[in-house]
Amino acid sequence: MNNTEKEKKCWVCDHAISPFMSFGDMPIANNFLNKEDFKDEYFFEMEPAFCENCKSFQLINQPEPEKMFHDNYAFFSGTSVLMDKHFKKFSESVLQYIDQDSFVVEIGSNDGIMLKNFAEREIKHLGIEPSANVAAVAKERGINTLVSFFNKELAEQIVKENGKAKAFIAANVMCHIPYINSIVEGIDTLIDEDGIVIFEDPYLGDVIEKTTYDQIYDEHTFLFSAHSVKNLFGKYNMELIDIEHQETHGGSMRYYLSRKNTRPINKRVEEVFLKENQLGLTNHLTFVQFKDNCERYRNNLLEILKDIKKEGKSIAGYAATSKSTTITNYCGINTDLIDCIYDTTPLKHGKFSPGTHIPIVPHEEFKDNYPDYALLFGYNHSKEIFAKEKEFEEKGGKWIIYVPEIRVLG
Ligand code: DWN
Ligand code: SAH
Ligand code: ZN
Repeated sequence: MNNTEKEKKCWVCDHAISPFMSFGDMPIANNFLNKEDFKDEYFFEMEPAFCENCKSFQLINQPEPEKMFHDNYAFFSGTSVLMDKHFKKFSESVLQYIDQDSFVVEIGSNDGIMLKNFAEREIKHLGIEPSANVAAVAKERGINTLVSFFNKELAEQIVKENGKAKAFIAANVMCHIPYINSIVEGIDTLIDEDGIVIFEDPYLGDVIEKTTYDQIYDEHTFLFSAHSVKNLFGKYNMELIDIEHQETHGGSMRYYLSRKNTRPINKRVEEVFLKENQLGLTNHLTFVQFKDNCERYRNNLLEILKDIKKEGKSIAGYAATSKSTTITNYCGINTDLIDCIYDTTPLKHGKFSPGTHIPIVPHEEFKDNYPDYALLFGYNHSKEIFAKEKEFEEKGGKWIIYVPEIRVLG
């Protein structure tokens, strides 16, 4: 999705935009690679922009979707026990809006972590998932899944074959799609007159408050706010009826939308709009400040890592998250500073991290080879990881955390 040849325009409203910073050349965040593939590795310049018109925070350029989502996609949703619980709860909040005869469509359904809760209740469902390998896991579990990218044309086909849906749901995928107008047109085509749309994504407010710039990587075209979601769906006569902050992925927002004037609006919606104004999420100066904050965070983290190495101590990374690709590439963290990254995903084992080529090692080997320090790239899973790795601290290991601020634990 190259936006550079034409004039740089907002993906949502076509307004002219310009980047407020550049993160430099970035690889595909989930492209864990073999040594022989280093020489052909793909990079793109990662530049975020803020659209003054529709208030969307976005990437100006993005690799083609097929370069990121394919039959060897490295992220499996089911790797986190706590996320499994989170999606069970999410499904329960959807159940309040539907009944046993409803049809539910989820996009970005991955390995079926959400839809299994509907399949178990024998509720008619369909997952749309372009990454064939993760979709295969869902299908094996008996979850109806179509291997495809969602868009308006696909929505028409789904309606022809299944009728209209009562609920359209999505987690951590709406923000991945640059042709977002086609998605909302597809939703408009797909849902009933009294249909409900519920989706959640990493929240711009959290990114700004905590300087979690690692939420910015190739897959994340957008970081939404209530303001940007309102403007996007408003174009298609839909409105926010409720909104709920979530702790997942370092701070997310769940948006509830329906056709205008069909449902009551919870007062939480207005409260979030006010908070966003106070936080400056509608003001471009906030992003100028954010750029400075990113640079400061980078310098502070590098200083800590270099000081540790000067003392002759070892550092390993923990959890080869997509987010870690931004941290390592933007900060220039390679094997001079970090020996390897421990991770639970078999598909990543024996491979090297995108761009910085740090070896990825099975997490089971962590305990055989404790480093002096472990840099926690999976901070959003800290509860789960600390519980699993108690012994590391007991044996004198120290965690380096960089969210909400950079500090050393232990
Ligand atoms: O938006 C997205 C979210 C939903 O998931 C996608 N674009 C890609 C992905 O982002 P991520 O890779 O940053 O997700 P996580 O869930 O923060 O990290 C997953 C990685 O962490 C996996 O490689 C597994 C690893 N992990 C681990 O090593 N030990 C995870 C857990 C829970 C653990 O205990
Ligand atoms: N919903 C899961 C997975 C999020 S990762 C969770 O929250 O854990 C994003 C997923 O969206 C990937 O599995 C990717 O293959 C899928 N995806 C990307 N573009 C898509 C599109 N246009 N339509 C449907 N799914 C898409
Ligand atoms: Zn715009």
